Amino acid sequence: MSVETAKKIAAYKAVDTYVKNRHVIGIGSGSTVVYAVERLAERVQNENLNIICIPTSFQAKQLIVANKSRFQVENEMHLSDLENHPEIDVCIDGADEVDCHLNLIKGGGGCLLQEKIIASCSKQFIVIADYRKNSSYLGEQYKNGIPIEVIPMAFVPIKNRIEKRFGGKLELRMAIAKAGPVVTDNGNFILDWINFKHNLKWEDINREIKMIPGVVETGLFIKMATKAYFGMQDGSVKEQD
Ligand code: DER
Repeated sequence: MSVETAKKIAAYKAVDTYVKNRHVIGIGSGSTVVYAVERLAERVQNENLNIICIPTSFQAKQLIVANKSRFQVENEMHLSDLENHPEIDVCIDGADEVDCHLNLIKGGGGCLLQEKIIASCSKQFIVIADYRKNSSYLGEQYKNGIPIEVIPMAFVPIKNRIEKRFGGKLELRMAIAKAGPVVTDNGNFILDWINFKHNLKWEDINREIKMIPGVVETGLFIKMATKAYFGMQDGSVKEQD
């Protein structure tokens, strides 16, 4: 079973199980969600559904627009926003890692701020991922660190403060196809917190980090997810809730 197929079966399971006609749906970011939006548009076409999509990033917006056109569901699959739809029925999004308590690390794609806002406005938050994300504890498999979105002018004091208080190392995320650091859709920088201690009290740590002036949001999604679907190597879909 390829990783891509594992992503696809998790995404399809989530869309087929949770999406209903006239739903307002939060659309996450990343590569797994690509399959979810594809399946959404296919269902809208085949079942004559009418749904409203709220993107969590520019990438998610592009995904929605592209699939509306591909499946010719311009009038049935609507692109909207939180101003018009502040209450979301279900949000479907990926994750970088999921622990045994359904806590998540998100933000590998740099979209954590809007993802967390949309997830927090959703009645149900469904995580879709391949088997690589299915961990016992945060940091077990995902080694790229916990993303923290920060106001650019404050990244050094925030880095120093978290390293001093909690240990590990924070690295400014640098762009690949652009000189300099990654700049998020919201105009901020991202610090990736690596080599953090495991099995920490993530709810308390998240709250404390959020209080640091200049921290906009963390990639710690604690007690937010309703359920996770993992595409497994044997072709099955594992559910965790
Ligand atoms: O940036 C994000 O939070 C993404 O959802 C990420 O965590 C999952 O990306 P993937 O589906 O490409 O693995």
